[in-house]
Amino acid sequence: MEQQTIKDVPTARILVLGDAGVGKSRLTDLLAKSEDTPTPATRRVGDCWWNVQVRLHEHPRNVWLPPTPEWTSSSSTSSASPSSTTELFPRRPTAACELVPYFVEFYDLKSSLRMPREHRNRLYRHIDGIILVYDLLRMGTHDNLHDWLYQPLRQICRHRHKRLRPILKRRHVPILVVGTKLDLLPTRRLRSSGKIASQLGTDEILVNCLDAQSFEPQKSRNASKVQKFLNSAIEFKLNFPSSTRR
Ligand SMILES: Nc1nc2c(ncn2[C@@H]2O[C@H](COP(=O)(O)OP(=O)(O)O)[C@@H](O)[C@H]2O)c(=O)[nH]1
Ligand SMILES: [Mg+2]
Repeated sequence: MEQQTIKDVPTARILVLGDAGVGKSRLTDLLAKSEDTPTPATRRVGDCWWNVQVRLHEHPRNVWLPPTPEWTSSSSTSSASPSSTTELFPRRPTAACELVPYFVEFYDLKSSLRMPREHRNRLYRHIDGIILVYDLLRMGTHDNLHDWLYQPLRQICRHRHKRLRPILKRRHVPILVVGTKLDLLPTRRLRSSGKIASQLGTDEILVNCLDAQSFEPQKSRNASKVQKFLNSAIEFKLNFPSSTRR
């Protein structure tokens, strides 16, 4: 693989949306925590309007290797070869997977601030994935997610898909729905009808944001859903690049 410097590492941007108090900041903290960014100081990026936290993510990319000859020699123990030295050319190139590093920035709005719309829209154009957060104990926060989603989706469709209206049936920007405060839920209701995740055809995860191990692979399937979401966000970035670099 080519030598990469830190300046060459591209950045994918994830918008974290939801009502005040649902757990966005706690969740962002958990998602951005990694071996390379173990403490808040190592993952926080300054921005006056947003709490921005960053981590590294390795995106698996298939690369096609050209056909290369394989040699078998008569001195080898294989007696199946009809000739003494045989050159074998595979008919098709072979696939290999390489891991490409990306920075992933999570943007979580500082709830005390009222940001001018133009300023917000400027960020939305560069967003590659959206996390919708609600509180499992307050289902009103779930219903409000439609409102949270509307403007960002509109801007993303307009600037990345070049369409004027959100088109949810087509390949929209990757979305992950997160229900928080699982630890406080007395019984686990697994209703999926009428929920925004099933309407959007996206994954939903339920988490306890106070548990630092909520995204440990051995503890739940949450970690693999987050990995899948981040990979989709990077593919969205590659397929629908934003027109200007930010
Ligand atoms: N018990 C519990 N408390 C949580 C959870 N997520 C967030 N909280 C608490 O809810 C409050 C609001 O969380 P915060 O992340 O600041 O919400 P934000 O306004 O959406 O950023 C804080 O006191 C958190 O400690 C959770 O999963 N379980
Ligand atoms: Mg917050």
